[in-house]
Amino acid sequence: MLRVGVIGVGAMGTQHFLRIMNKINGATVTAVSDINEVRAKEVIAPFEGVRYIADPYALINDPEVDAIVIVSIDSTHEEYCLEAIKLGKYIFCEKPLSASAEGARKVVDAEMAGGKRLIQMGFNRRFDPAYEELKNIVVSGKLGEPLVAHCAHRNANYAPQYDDVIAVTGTAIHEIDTMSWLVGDYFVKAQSIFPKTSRHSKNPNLHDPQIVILTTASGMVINCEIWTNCQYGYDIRCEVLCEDGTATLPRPARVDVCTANTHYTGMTSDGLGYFAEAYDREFQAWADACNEGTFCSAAASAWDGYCAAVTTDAVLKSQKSGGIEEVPLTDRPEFYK
Ligand code: ISE
Repeated sequence: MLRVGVIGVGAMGTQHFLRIMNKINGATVTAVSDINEVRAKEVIAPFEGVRYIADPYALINDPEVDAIVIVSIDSTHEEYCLEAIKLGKYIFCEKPLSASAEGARKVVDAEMAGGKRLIQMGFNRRFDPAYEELKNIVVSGKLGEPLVAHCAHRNANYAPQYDDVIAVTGTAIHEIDTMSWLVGDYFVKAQSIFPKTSRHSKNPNLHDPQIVILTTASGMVINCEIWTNCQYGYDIRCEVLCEDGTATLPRPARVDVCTANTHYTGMTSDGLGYFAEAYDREFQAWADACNEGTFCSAAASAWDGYCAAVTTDAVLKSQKSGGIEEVPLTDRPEFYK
C-alpha cells in the first residue's frame, strides 16, 4: 500500500485527497499539510489514521510517507519537489513544475542527478479518453499531416487574484502540454495577443479573453483562446486541421433537453467535474507505477513540466513585448525518452 502525503488541500487538493482515499487502489493518504490548519483538519476528520503535519518539509521527511502529492500554491512546487527528490520519494506534482523555466530546470537536473524518474506531472488531459482518441487519430496519419489547431479553454469565472500571469501558468499551460503531446512536436515560437477585454474580468491586470499562438518545430500553428471568465461554464475545445480532414474533440455526453420551444444540453461548471475520469485514471496510473517502483510512461514527466515552463515563460515575455518570442527548448535528454 503506497502511503501518500498531500501538501495543499484547497479545492483541487481536497479532490485529490478524497480520490486517493475513496477510489484509488493500492494507495492511501497518511498525512496532510496545509497553511490553513482548520480546513485541513476538517478535510481529514472523517478518515482514521490521517495526520495533519503543519510543516510541509516534515511531511515530506515523514517515515510514514512514501510518496508526495503537491497541490500547494504554484510558487512552492519547485522547493517541495527538490526536497522529495533528495529523499528519493515519488512525487505527483500539479502544474506548474516551477514558477519559472529556470526553476523547472533545477528540478529536472536534480532528478537526473538522482538517477531515477520520480516525478509525474498533473497534466490530466493525457488521461482523458476524448483527448486520447483525438491524439490517436492525429498521430495515425490517416488524415495526413496536422497543419493547424484551434483550441479554446474557458472557465466560468475566477477570483480577482487571477491575472495575466496565472492565465498563462495556470490555464494556458494545459493547452501547451496537451498540444505538444497530442501532435508529438515541441514549440519554437510563442505569441500573446490581447483582444478587447470582457467587463467580467475582475482584475485590471487580467486581459480576458486572451489568445496564445504557438508554432511547433515542424511549422504547425496552434491558436489557443484562454478565457477565464466566460460566465457560462467549463468549456474545452480543440479542432486539428490536417491535410486530408479535420479531427475535433467531442463534447462530453450530456442529456439533451427539449422544453418550451427550447432545446439545450447541460454543461459541467468546472474542470474537476469535466475531467473527473481523467483524474481517476492519472492517479491510478501514478499509484500503480509507484507500487511497481517505476514511472508511468503515459504521464507527463518533469521534462514535460520543464518544456511547459519554457513555453509559458516565452508567452509571458510576449505579453510584455507584444511580439513573437523564441521558445528556447533543447533536445529531450535520454533519461526522459
Ligand atoms: C486550473 O488550475 C486547472 O487546472 C483547470 O483545469 C483549468 O481549467 C483552470 O483554468 C486552472 O486554473
